[in-house]
Amino acid sequence: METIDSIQEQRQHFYDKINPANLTPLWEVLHDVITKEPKTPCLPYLWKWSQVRQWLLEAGGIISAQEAERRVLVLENPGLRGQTRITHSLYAGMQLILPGEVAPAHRHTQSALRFIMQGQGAYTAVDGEKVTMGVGDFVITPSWTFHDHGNTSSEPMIWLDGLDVPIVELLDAQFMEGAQELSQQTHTSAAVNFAKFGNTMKPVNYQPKSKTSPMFWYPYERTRQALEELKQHSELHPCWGHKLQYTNPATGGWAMPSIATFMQLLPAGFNGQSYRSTDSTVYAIVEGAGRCCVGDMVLEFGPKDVFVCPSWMPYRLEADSDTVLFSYSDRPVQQALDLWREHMG
Ligand code: GTQ
Repeated sequence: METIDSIQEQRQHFYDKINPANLTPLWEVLHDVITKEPKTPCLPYLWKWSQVRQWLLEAGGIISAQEAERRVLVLENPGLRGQTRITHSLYAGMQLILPGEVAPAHRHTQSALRFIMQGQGAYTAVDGEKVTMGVGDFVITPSWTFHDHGNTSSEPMIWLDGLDVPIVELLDAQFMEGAQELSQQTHTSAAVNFAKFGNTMKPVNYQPKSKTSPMFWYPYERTRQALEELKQHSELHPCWGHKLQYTNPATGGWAMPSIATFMQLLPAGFNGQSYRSTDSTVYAIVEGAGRCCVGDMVLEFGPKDVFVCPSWMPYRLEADSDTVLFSYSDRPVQQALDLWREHMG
């Protein structure tokens, strides 16, 4: 009669035999691979603005934007150290440009968003169009467009970069090249871009060039006004308060093909109900203070802090004062693949 030990031995012998031929038995790992629910290595975490800002300015003393190419401190998820990512699928970094500096022009297949945290008057140039950025503005650098950043103001400029680096890496579709010149010649400005696409109108016979929104500058002033109007006259959602998603004005779809972006307002005293969704989400606080209770953690937040909520982990939002939150996630990718789920309560 065969004993359990001898069966195990026989199996192990078999696994060892097929292993050199790059074959492995699924049944030993099936339930680690096909799990009942998302099993993300992503952990909840909050980065305090005062600390990140201080160290970023310190980095400004040891390397120039030009030498670094991009002087950025990566917000690396504690569950994903060494992987240059804030969630399993998305990247986040805090970028500093000091007065007079230039971050040289390059392009890559990764799409990027900028969310401005501090400063006024630095610019980013995207395929020859120049955007001067202010706090709370959301700016898009579409895949494979040349972009350089510069600061002609007298103050340090800091913004949050959100990129789909891990998604592009998963698909092995990375391309990158430098430009001939340090800075691009710019021939038009964000005001022209906004006139074309920023008023629920678009140029007659407009033909999209890509899946990314043709509007690449979403000024905070307009977003804030919209949220204030909703706060005065519209019903509050029990989980997310007043929440808007940024759209591509030519299609009504997401502003970026791989990254969903949102802005929401939680009125003072807001005590949100529990919510979860399959898109791990990065939040950046624009105004206000409160907390996010996620898993068994309480993340106390104030202006310009950044925090992350992992996939499918329930969380609740509370606001002590009127709070405005920018956020981004991989929701468009999940929806394109019919994967996205959410659950309230
Ligand atoms: O500004 O082009 O944070 O290429 C990481 C990679 C910013 C950028 C980052 C980049 C950029």
